Amino acid sequence: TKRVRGTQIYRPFTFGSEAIPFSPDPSQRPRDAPSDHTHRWRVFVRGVPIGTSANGTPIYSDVTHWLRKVQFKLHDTYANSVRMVESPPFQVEETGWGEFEVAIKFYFVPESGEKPQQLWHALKLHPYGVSPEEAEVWKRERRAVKSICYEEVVFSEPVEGFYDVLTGG
Ligand code: SLL
Repeated sequence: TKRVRGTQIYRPFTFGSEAIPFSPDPSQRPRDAPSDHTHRWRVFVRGVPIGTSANGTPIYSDVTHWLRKVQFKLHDTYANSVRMVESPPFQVEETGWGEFEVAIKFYFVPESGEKPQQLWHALKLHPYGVSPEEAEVWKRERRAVKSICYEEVVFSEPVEGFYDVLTGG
């Protein structure tokens, strides 16, 4: 477990949430959603966009070289509020009525020898900084409210085996 001295390796990723209000048509509501829920949402960790596939879906850089699993800690109002996601896509899909802070804990690949790291994401269900009139339009058109952040993880003086994994050696 020798470390590569004087070396920092940076790996970019994105994390965040996307939320859409339920359709006003009751028959279109998710059947499993409690009656006080208003939105469907997803909170996620993924790589950075690196292109687009033939059918138009974005392609993200591969984070599994360094990221082993991700734990999402939801608000206590959720049953089983601690959600461990063991393989990609690293995301939780849920329904709800309120905004809250999600604790996102990163578990790195075992060969890294790195301790888990946690960050926070504020789940957004409502558009921020728009007028009430605009907010109505967002709701009517059921526009997705997205809150996505770019971040980098720094591996400082990584152990040699992990350095090789990260650099494709
Ligand atoms: C608030 N601080 O009071 C926030 C808490 C909690 C959100 C929001 C549903 C949970 C369930 C849900 O949306 N919780 O399934 O009961 O606004």
